Amino acid sequence: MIDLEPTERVTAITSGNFIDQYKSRQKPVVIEQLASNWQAGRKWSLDYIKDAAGDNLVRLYDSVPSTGRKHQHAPKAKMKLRDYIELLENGEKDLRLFFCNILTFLPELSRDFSYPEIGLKFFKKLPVLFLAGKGARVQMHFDIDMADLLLCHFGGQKRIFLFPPSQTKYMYRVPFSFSSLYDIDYENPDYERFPALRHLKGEVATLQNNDALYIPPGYWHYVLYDDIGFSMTLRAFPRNPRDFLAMLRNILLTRTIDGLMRKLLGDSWNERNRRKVLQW
Ligand SMILES: O=C(O)CCC(=O)C(=O)O
Repeated sequence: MIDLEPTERVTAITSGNFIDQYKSRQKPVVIEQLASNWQAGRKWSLDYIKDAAGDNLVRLYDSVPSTGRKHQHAPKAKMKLRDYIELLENGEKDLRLFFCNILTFLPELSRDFSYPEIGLKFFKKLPVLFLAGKGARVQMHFDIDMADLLLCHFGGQKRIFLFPPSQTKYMYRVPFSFSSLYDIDYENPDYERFPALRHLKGEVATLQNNDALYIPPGYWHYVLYDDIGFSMTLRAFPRNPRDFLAMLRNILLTRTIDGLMRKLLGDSWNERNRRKVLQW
């Protein structure tokens, strides 16, 4: 098994403590019940979301890498949110709502939360929602914008494996992407095929309804849905030059090159990148 310590947990935190203990040390932390003072904490459930925004069309994704000339984050389906929630209630676990901007696609939910005073300067135009079924998994990745993330969770239990950027060398990162190799099973790693995984050291954060998790910039995360649940991630864009430049490089250079090369070369580009990862 991969070496995972439980993530630190606090029941309340001042902005001074958050900045000193976690933000400046780039340390994840679970803030228990952070959302319980919001309307969202009292109201948000699958039934509430169905009633409030069930007719809205949403794009759905799975974790299988895109093939051919498709963009690396191409959606796999589009349907009404109500129909998708019904699929989840009937056991769907591959299709996920991923990075859905609440202000654009689910504005009905935008009145139900506020931005917590924990010392982060949140970007208020991009609160995003994630929703998936029991048994769903989100591929190991880090967020391209190098933001400080606050993932506020609702519904059933979810676990998140977390690894700092210093562990990238053991991650089998696919070149020109922000994910590790799709074949890796982080719950039951195959050390013969992927020997570098033996060196990984990380944390696991377990979230219950209304808990929030702070994820520092560039942290790798792999998400396990133990139950149907949804999370809203709030983000603060980087202000230090190193992360700011990394954000620009990821968005303007790496992602653009990958998009162009996929269009030009299709699967031979994808295969080339896969071969490169396996040369560890
Ligand atoms: O919880 C999820 O489904 C994914 C969350 C995530 O990857 C993120 O907030 O960056």
